[in-house]
Amino acid sequence: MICFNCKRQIPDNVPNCPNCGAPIVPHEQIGQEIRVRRWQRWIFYVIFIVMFLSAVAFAVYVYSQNTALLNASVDLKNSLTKTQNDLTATQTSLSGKDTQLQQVQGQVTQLQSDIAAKQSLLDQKLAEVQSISQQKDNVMQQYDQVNSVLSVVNANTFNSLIQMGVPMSFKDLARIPVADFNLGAGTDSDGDGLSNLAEAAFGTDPLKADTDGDGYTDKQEVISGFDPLSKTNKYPIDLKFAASQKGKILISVQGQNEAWYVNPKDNKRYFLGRPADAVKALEGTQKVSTSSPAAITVPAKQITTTPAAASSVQY
Ligand SMILES: [Ca+2]
Ligand SMILES: [Ca+2]
Repeated sequence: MICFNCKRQIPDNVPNCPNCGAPIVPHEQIGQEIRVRRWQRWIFYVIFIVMFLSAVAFAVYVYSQNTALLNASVDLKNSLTKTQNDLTATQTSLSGKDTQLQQVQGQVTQLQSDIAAKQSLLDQKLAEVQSISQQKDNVMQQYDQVNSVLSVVNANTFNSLIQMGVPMSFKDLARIPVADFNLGAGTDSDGDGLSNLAEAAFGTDPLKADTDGDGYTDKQEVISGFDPLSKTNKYPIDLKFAASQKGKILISVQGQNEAWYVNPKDNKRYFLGRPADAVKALEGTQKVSTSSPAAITVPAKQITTTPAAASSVQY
């Protein structure tokens, strides 16, 4: 029992509180005790309820956390499984890529080897080409030297021919038939078959194929015995005179020292042309057949045949 005055625990059935000496009134003490016990009971209930509710809330909370943790664990496991699968797939892919890379590296190595071999072959061919080019340059240099020497020899030979040749005027040259030989060698500006050099030897216009305008080209006329400078006259061909000159080198003293050779085979005069071509041309006259070329006829040309007319031609 508790003293209602000092609130201390006291033994039951004592008349006064042994602590404070206050008189103990049983019914008040009992009422006090009952209220105290009631409050104690309510406090206990409240504490119990609060503790129970706290325990329930804590259990719910723990269950919720466990569930969330379990779900998170499952998700994490799934995620790990997926990641593991992805990793396996990636490793497989990497393994395939690595195999391809090794194959490509093998091909690259093979290509590098092939390129090196081809480069070596190319270098070898280039060296051969350079060697051949060098040899060609040497040969061309020797050819130029030989040509230079030949030009000098030809010029000297032609000068010798001129020295040995018989000087002759246009008038006497015109008495000897013209052979169709070497007349077109060199530049032929008007395309009539006579080179510009041959035109100078005949006195014709190198820029007019038909100098006298009679319808026949200069070459057609000279090898047929007609005068290319006159529409009416022929050359004063003299076969006896031509025969007397056979085998001789004739030099046109009124021209530019053009040389002619009277071939004994046909007693016609062969044009020797330029100094550089003279020796070659002279050699060519020995191969000419006297039956060729065929004579070119000039049927339409009107010829004045009187000696007076022929002698009036000026060469
Ligand atoms: Ca010409
Ligand atoms: Ca003519």
